[in-house]
Order: sequence, then structure tokens, then C-alpha cells
Amino acid sequence: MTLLILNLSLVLFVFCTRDVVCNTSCPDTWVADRGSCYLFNPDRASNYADARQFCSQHNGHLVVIDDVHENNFLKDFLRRLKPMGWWIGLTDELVEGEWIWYPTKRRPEYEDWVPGEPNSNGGKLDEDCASMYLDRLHVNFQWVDVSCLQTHAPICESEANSDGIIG
Ligand SMILES: [Ca+2]
Ligand SMILES: [Ca+2]
Repeated sequence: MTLLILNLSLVLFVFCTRDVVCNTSCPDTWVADRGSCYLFNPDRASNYADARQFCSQHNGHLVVIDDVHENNFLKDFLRRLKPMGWWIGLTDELVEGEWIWYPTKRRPEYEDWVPGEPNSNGGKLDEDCASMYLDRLHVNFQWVDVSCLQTHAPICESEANSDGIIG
């Protein structure tokens, strides 16, 4: 019996860590993937501060992209929506050139900048906020640094626990 439970736990563990589908339940309009819930809101484009506030009002935060799987999941999803820029939780607002994720305040372990970015527009502009961007140059949702006053849509993330309660 103990062995059976142990085996079952192992199967669930492998399933949840290796597969996209896991027992994550998210609130309506949020999308589940690998233990997180995501809210994409193309109709709520705003500056960075407003986007951050929007996510926190919905018990989340601007998305923290931990690895290539999360990045690819987001890109695949964004390709189905209208072409635009999407705010992510990466900023160097506090110390110029030191990019950190909010709310963890960790430096990125994984990055997917467009080649040549972040560039502060060649030093001409303060570009302290990061966006997954799609434009006519087909940048394809790699990351760019842009002015925090630009208008982009928020991607919110919330970690889901096994009961489906986000926090
Ligand atoms: Ca994340
Ligand atoms: Ca830039």
C-alpha cells in the first residue's frame, strides 16, 4: 500500500514537472500553466505603473519569466492575440542597468532580449521597463526595454496552490 502511494506520488510529480498540464485551477479568464495562473488583457493597455497596479488589484503581479518553457508558453499565447507590446515584471527603474524582476527583486536567471537590447534607445532615452514586443520588424515577442510611459498591455501572473487558490 505504502509502495503504491509512493509510486502514485512519483507519477504525479513527474507529470506535473514535465508536462504542461498540472492540477492548477485558475479563476475565470486566467490561464493555467505549470503551477501558475496568467491573465492577458489586451484591452487594458496602459503605462507600466498602471499595469503593475492592475495586476496587484487582481491578486497577482506582472509576469516573472523563470525559464525558456515559461517564455515559450507566453509567446505561443501572445501570437493568438492582437499584435502589441506586453509588459513583463522586469525593470531597471531603481538602479540604471540593473535589471530585476518584481516582486522577487531577483536578477534574471533566464533572458530573451532582442539582440542589442536593452539599449536605452542608444542612451538617448530612459527605457527602464521591459516588454515582450511584436512590431512590423517581426521581433516576435523577444524582450525590449522601452520607456515606462509607453502604452502596453499587462501580463499578470499568480502562483496557484493545489487548491486552486491564487496568492
Ligand atoms: Ca513565472
Ligand atoms: Ca530599448
